[in-house]
Amino acid sequence: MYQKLSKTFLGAIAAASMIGGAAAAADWRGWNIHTDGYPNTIAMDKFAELLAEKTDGEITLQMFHGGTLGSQPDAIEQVRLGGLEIGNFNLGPIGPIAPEANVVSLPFIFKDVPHMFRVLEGEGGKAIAAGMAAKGLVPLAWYDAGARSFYNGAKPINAPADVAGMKVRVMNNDLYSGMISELGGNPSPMAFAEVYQALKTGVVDGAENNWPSYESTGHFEVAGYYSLSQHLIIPECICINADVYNGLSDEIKTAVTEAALESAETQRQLWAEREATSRKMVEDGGVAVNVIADKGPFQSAMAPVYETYLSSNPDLRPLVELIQATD
Ligand code: GTR
Repeated sequence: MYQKLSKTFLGAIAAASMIGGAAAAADWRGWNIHTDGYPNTIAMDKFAELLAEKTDGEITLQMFHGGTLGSQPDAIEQVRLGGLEIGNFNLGPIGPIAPEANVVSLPFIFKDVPHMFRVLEGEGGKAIAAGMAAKGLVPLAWYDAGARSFYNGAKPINAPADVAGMKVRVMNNDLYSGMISELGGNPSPMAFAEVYQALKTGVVDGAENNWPSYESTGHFEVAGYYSLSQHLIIPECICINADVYNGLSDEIKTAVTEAALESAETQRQLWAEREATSRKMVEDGGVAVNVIADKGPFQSAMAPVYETYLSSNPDLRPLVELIQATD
């Protein structure tokens, strides 16, 4: 009798916990800084869709776009601490937390975007991912963010001397501040959302970004000289809180990773298209674009930035050399 009852009881608990399990299936929240129609926004929505599909609804992701949940450095902290599960982050503001990831923020370290992806897909990418995971952020897939170039409202930039005395907005990362200082300018670290007003009111003279962000933020309306310095080629990630990721079953981990990789494929295609349309849009809007005939002086001015990085992280010299030696 006792046994019979207890079996029924256990059965009831099992049924209840299955129902409970289904109801408590993970509802994740994701951060993205970009607005509607931006490649990353579309690709993160696709990630959410694929996640639900591939996990049979066990995991759902609600995306919060447009930076509504806070600035990028705050959101990175939130994902590290578990207040948010997912973020589409640029590796720039992750660098100060994970030195391995900061290697991508050394100016001119990548020859071009394909070179960056070759590095990310090899040993370099593994080292960067491990460094991030050790700080609580697991990168699931890499997004393209093109190359960043300088823009301002006063004049084309052709040589470091043209940057001298200019106040230039940078993302929060000492390497970027060092980069501007070495060119003779005054770095001004600032959140992305504040840059438009800062350019408009003259709080800063210039900034730097890729074509799609230059266009989507309207920065081109208030800073109409875009100089193709292409000094930074920074990847972005779909990043997940490490504890959340490590707590998943192998099957779900595979589904999450597959969803991220498919999302990244979409993002890279959309990125290529958007780079071209954004460039055309700003040029049609009257932006003056100049090619920099000799980037050599910009590159050689960066030697102290590399030295600073390597003297704080002597163990990362092989990673820098690995990237430089990658074809
Ligand atoms: C964009 C990038 C954002 C953010 C922004 C910035 O290109 O996609 O994540 O880093 O630049 O300059 O703050």
